[in-house]
Amino acid sequence: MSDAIEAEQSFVDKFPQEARVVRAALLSSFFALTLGAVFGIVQTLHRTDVARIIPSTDYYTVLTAHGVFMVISFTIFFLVGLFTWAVTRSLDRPLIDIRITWTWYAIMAVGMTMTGVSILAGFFPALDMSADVLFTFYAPLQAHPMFYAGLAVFIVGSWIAGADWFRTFLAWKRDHPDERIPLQTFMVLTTMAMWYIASSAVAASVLIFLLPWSLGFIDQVNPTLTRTLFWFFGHPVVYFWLMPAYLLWYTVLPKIAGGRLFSDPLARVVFVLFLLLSTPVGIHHQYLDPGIAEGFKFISMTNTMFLLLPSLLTAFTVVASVEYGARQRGGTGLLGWLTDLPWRDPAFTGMMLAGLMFAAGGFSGMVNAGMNINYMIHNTIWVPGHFHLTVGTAVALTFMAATYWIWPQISNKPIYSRSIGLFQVVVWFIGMALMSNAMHAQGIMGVPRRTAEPEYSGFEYATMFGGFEELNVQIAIGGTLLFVSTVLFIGNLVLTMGNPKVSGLAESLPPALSGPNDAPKVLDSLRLWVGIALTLVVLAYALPLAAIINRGGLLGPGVGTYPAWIAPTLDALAAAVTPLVGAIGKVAASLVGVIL
Ligand code: HAS
Ligand code: CU
Repeated sequence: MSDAIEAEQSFVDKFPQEARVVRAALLSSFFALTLGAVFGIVQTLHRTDVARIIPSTDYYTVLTAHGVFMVISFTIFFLVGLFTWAVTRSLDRPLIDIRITWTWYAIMAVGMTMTGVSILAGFFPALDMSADVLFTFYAPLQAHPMFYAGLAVFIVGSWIAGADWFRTFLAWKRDHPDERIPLQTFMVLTTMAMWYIASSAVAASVLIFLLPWSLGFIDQVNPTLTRTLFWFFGHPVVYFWLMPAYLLWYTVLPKIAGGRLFSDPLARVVFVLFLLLSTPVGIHHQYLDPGIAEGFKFISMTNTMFLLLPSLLTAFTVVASVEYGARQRGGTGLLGWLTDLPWRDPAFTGMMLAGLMFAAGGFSGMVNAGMNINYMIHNTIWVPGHFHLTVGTAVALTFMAATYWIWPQISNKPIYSRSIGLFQVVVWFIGMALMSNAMHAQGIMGVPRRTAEPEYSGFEYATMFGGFEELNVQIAIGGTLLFVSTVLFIGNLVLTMGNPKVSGLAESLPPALSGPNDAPKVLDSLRLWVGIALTLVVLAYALPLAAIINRGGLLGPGVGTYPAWIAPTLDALAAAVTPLVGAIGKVAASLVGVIL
């Protein structure tokens, strides 16, 4: 009997302290989503010339707010909440010290508030503060120092969060020396290892260059260098958003489908591949940048093509797990099993639609990644089309859908209306299908991204399947549906919070069909994978960064690239080493002569 009661305990019953942090993180995330959605609708109606409530000069303030609130605050606050839940749940123990957990949450919240305030201040000229630098914030665009300082604080908070989960894991490891790392914890640790590597570059860029430049301590920076350091981080950050969604697809979606994960070892391989390959590809955002040799771009392209592998493996494993679930529920036939899935469940349908859209988003990613085709779509609205399918749907819709499943367990409150939830995820899908498809089509016509005025005077866009105007209407309707969907999501959640607490909302996750013990032990060797990941980063970036600094100076052209004493020291070193190298060469040549 006591066992039965034990089994019915939900996450919040078992770990009330952790559940509180998870709720705080998720609510911060949804607050950012709300702000981001408001700026999103303003922007979509402005660009398409349907309704203009701001002057075009404020467009970049709106765009920066939309981008930063959506892809930095909404995504990252959600994932720190999710990871806190996943680590605690899968290790089945509380975090090591809840005060540390609240500390990193507070640091992140303070950092994001600083950044957010500096952006929003841009609407008030009297404040003399602005940060219209977009979410890509590299030079030559310059923001108020508070923008960069806030970002640095936010990133430091995320690092402490990672340390919190690693320490909890190490404590668990001491008690379970021979056990395999539970899958969800493994996913969190590999994601965070990747995050430490990736975010180190942007932290360096902010602290060494952008912040001192914005404070006036240095006069200029090397723009190519800050761009390259940004993209060193800017590509892996997309997997920082995606990997939590994958965590949900691998561990939660099969359960909701009524089945089990097909293969735990394959899931581990996927996360290891992301750790290894996410970073040495960032230059694929810079194919059109001058100042980076074509060869480095080519290497980045081939690395990117390898990076498709983990997602293709995911498509296989997740669909196989869902199909297994459908067959468990009595599904038959080649595709007939699709009808035996719980399509009325908003968590299930939302995640499936997110996955379906990711297949399209992944495809447009492959197009982006091809160096020659990239020249056609770079800086066009095709690129926002691509990332609204990936981060804007694969990730955002998965997070919203998962909330319908997780929220009751971290609050003991049932969702206010699951039917509204179902309607909401479908509206998101339809809205995004319209908006994203039209963005891709306009991109091929050459319509630029990042502008309030995409029409040039005296220039007509070629008519494709639909004309420019017709596609604009699709974008405006799509964008409006997305806004409506967000309002429904937030409204449903607020009403859920007003629900009385009940019991019986606990959910458990079934073990995988092929469990962790089927995976070779080396897969759990995080040190090895981090070592290889770092080596690949050095191989991919050492030479391009050295070339960029050599050409444009550490602090831009005309400013010494390094302290004056380094040059004579290097000369002296070279003078000492040259005869030595010559002598070694001679010895080697005579040795070869003797051997041959
Ligand atoms: Fe990307 C630009 C290449 C994935 C986000 N990307 C961006 C930007 C963002 C972004 C934000 O190579 C713009 C940055 C800016 O402001 O300039 N991207 C790729 C490639 C992939 C990729 C090769 N991107 C993502 C993800 C993102 C994201 C994920 C966010 C989360 N991207 C690029 C390139 C650029 C770029 C260039 C620069 C463009 C330029 O010129 O500016 C790959 O990782 C994609 C692999 C994915 C697949 C799909 C597998 C399918 C699956 C579906 C499973 C189905 C299920 C459901 C579960 C191969 C996993 C089944 C349902 C049934 C009903 C059966
Ligand atoms: Cu990328």
